[in-house]
Amino acid sequence: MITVFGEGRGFRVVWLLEEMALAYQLRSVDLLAGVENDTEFLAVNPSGFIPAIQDGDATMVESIAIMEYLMARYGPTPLAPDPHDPAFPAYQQFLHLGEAGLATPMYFVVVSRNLEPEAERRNWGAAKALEVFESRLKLVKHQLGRSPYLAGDRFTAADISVTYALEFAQRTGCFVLGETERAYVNRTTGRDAYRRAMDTCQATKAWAAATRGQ
Ligand SMILES: N[C@@H](CCC(=O)N[C@@H](CS)C(=O)NCC(=O)O)C(=O)O
Repeated sequence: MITVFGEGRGFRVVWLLEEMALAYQLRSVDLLAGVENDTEFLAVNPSGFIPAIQDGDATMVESIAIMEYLMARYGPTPLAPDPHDPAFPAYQQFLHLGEAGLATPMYFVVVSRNLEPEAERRNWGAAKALEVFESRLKLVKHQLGRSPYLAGDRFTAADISVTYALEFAQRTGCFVLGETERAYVNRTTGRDAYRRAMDTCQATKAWAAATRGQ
């Protein structure tokens, strides 16, 4: 049985597991309550960030690496095009851009605006991070002008990666999605596996409900 620790970017992992119809359990981790007393989780990830997974003897962190592991270990799956498929380069690029170019910079915008002392909220680093997010988003928009999904006509794990980042930006109130991205997110989140993942990830579901229409 695969155990996923924590929602947040763990939602990507749960969504992928639902798409692949693999058995798993979610073990919640409450970052806001503080992980310092969660010794069981700290034994899995001593750095204390989420998500992490345990699959038999394998323990991993980093949501994109976890998705790649699961697809390689339990695939083949249409979520990961074959390296010889013409869709592969775009797939690989957007799979990683969803975290490295979108979610990571947006995370620093979000924590700066919400958690830092008032005087430090509009700091240079947060402004630069937003600029990076917006610049990478141009690539997403450009690609969506050519195809319904980021790797072409078919939904892949790259769409899980980027959809998570776009919903994160939108729900935190740090970015308003344009029409192209909204239509894309409606498309990707209309999937049954997404709905099942939402039912598993109750904290994410509650957050989505509270911020809907934002
Ligand atoms: N690149 C990592 C980012 C992980 C990450 O920053 N997770 C956030 C929540 S979604 C977290 O645990 N933040 C608290 C911390 O970094 O201490 C991934 O994709 O898994």
